Amino acid sequence: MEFEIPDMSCGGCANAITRAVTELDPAAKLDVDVPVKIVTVTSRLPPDRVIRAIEAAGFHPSLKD
Ligand SMILES: [Cu+2]
Repeated sequence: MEFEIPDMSCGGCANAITRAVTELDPAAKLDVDVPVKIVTVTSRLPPDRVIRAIEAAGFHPSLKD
């Protein structure tokens, strides 16, 4: 699943987002592209849980389809 996160602006943001998701699912894989503000997540978690975890870290993701 792919998320657009407009307020992700640097490597610190990328790390915070990765940490938030892997806390919930240690097996999750994230591919973070900061310049285009896209995060691709491979996880058994449903998208709404991933969104809530990223929101709790202070960002505003939206699911891309
Ligand atoms: Cu940042």
